Amino acid sequence: MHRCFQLARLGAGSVTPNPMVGAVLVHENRIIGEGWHRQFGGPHAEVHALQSVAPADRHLIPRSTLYCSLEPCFHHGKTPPCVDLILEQKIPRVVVSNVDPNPLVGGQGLEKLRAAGVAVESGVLEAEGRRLNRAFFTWITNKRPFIILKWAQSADGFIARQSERTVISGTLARRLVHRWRAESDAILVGANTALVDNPGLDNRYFFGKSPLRVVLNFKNKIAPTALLLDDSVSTWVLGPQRSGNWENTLFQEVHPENWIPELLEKLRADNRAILLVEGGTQVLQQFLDGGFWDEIRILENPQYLRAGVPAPQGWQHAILVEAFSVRGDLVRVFRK
Ligand code: AOF
Ligand code: ZN
Repeated sequence: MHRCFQLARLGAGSVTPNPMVGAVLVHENRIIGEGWHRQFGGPHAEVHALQSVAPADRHLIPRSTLYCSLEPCFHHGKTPPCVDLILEQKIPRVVVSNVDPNPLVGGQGLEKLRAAGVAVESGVLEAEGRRLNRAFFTWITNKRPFIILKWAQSADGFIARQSERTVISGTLARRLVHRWRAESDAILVGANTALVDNPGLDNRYFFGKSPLRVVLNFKNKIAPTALLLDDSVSTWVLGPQRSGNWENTLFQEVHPENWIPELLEKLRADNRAILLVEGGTQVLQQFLDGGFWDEIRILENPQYLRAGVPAPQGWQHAILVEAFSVRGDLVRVFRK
């Protein structure tokens, strides 16, 4: 099952809002096939695992066990049901971590396998599987994107010098942040950050895609020359419409007093399941104060700024679940 999780993670950033899923086919303690869900809309993990079996091993399939990090699907979605494939291939035993919370599946996949005489075991490393797919579980259960609040701070708790673009993290930590961007579906910054930093908000330092950029512009103060308004990648501007020939930029109307729930709803309607909030402090603080968050990631650099914009407050009750160092930058991950 751990191998399934490893494989599943290879789909990070490419499968959302679908879950990351890995599958491993084992015959007498030998892995004869493995696969993962690679691309949203593409074949599921089970299909890739079966396709990977060498011709010389194919006769072993009806005597093998299929390990799968998520319950095989029961429904006709963008692809046919994996349960039918398992039955066609006469796989006698299936071991699963999580039951699929998707109401279209929701245990029916396991039921159908059992009814057909397949030996089914589920709940293996269940907590770990849930952790891996926490964004998918939030997406399905709470019907909103999974919200990650991220900021970088100095050792004395400042996120920047006042009104000045400030590099806090080291190069490797910045690369990690770009990986987080690649794994997200949307990144948000406030108007101040857009004004002071003129950020590109794209993924330049890691493999994979650049997500949707979202910027607040209620007061319409962002300069026309700002990188966020360069129309180069999909961008939502929350604020008044601006004239021009926009191809990738969409001006979205929200009520400034209720913008977070309205934005979450728009993201949901656009199938965006992971939102990374990158600042600044005012925006992060609004998410914290409203309880609109699932995870906090703080990068702390050993440098002292002595003065500047203080980091957000009121998250200290959050639970530390991970801490590691990236060449001198301390990364801490918190959950509720
Ligand atoms: C599996 N194996 O590898 C994945 C599953 O639109 P579709 O056909 O891609 O179906 C997406 C749904 O299928 C998704 O919401 C989740 O319930 C399940 N994902 N199931 O058996 C997989 N990715
Ligand atoms: Zn499937």
